[in-house]
Amino acid sequence: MDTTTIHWHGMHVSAMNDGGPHMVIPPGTIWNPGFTVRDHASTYWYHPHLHMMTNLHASLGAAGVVIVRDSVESALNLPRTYGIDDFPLVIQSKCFDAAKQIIVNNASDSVMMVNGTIDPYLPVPAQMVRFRLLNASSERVYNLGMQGNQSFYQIGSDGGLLDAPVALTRLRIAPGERAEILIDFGGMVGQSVSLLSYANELPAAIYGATQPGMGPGQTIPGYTSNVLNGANFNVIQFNVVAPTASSVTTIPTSLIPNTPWPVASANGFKTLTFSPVNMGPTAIQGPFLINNTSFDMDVVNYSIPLDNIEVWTLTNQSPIAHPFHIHDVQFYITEINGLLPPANLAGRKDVVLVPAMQTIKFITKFETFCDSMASYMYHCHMLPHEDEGMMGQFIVSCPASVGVNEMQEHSESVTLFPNPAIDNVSIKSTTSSMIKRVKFKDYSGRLIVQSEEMKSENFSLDVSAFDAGIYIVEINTNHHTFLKKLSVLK
Ligand SMILES: [Cu+2]
Repeated sequence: MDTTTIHWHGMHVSAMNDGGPHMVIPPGTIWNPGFTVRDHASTYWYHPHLHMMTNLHASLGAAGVVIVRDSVESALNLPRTYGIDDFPLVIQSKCFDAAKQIIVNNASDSVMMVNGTIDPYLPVPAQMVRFRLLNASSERVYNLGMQGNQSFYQIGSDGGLLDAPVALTRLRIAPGERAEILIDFGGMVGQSVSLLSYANELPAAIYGATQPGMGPGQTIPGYTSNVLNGANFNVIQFNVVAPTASSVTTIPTSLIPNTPWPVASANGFKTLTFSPVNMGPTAIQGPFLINNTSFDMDVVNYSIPLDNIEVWTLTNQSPIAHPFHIHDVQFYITEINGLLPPANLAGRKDVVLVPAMQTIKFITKFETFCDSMASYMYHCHMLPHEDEGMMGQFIVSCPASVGVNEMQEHSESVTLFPNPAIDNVSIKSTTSSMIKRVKFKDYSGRLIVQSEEMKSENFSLDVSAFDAGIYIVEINTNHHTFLKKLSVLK
């Protein structure tokens, strides 16, 4: 057993529920996040985020898909019957040892898997079918397209539907990104057609491409050669079967209007520059820095006032593309090298691939949640890069008595006082539920004190021996587990 964390990738939750590197779950313990789902209908995912261990834990499989539905999406004539005409496709390349065990061996990821299956195939009905694509690979970028170059339609990006379906023959998808697509299998009963990655068309300096002048399979100088690099390979085979009774056969002409914040409304600006630690020929291998800084658990890189609308400029001054991801928010890309984004990148996003020597700008709003102590992350979603320090953190700071503290939202029936506390702290159940056990943990989740089992409306503890700082108080009642933050002063 190992300590880990679980992060809700793409979802708008409070920092204490976000599952970043500080919210550790030690072996044998339980983490009980609780939040209201505020996201637009789309495809999200969860994965571990323990500092320096994210690649290991995610590669070993502690991840999954979250599908969010809402009434706006439900009103559209789209396929949405899970497992019938609506399928998640979690795309990963992996490396296995001789005993068929997953090994986390950087750049030796030569086995393709979809939904954990090698050589996958899927019976699909002869009609419009929706696929929720997730690139859950540690490093590899895919350039997806149909065998025979049949068009398909992108309808959604990371955090919601696009304004209208976008006809494509190729879709580039970087680690962490999601895309929802429609494929029309109408009239194809009995046929088989594959979804491929046309990696030989990927521009150089993207993980998964071939580097010009390098040997076959060589994507990045100094990286292990890999048969998938620069090759066109099958991702999944579709075997078309009879249509269902109430099939969707047409594509809607419009979806959900996206209304990005006007750039003129921005009141915060950040410039993040990516660069290698080592200059010269080995620069491409990393580690990489953001603004010449490596991640430090104890350093908050930015404090952003609640409700700030910000333009972030991402400049990649390293020789390899990096998929940039930010927690808490969805953003809109405003510029790619000074140009407007293409239609399929103009929707809600939380990951964007920044190619080598390019600049991308996005706009976002840091709304709903503020917390003066708990932070959110931004980082490269090539997991070895993240683990090696290509990450930073920010807090969204609270103005006086504004914003939603989700801990309080879900803790109405227990109170904890005084807070901050110096010596005695009391916990009281304000409803008929009885307190069964109380645990005090430090900010990293380590258990400090736990009560005996009880059945009581009240509990009190002298915390004067605690170090000054922030503690998480886990209160088990006969119905719920409540989490509260406690500040201890000296
Ligand atoms: Cu990177």
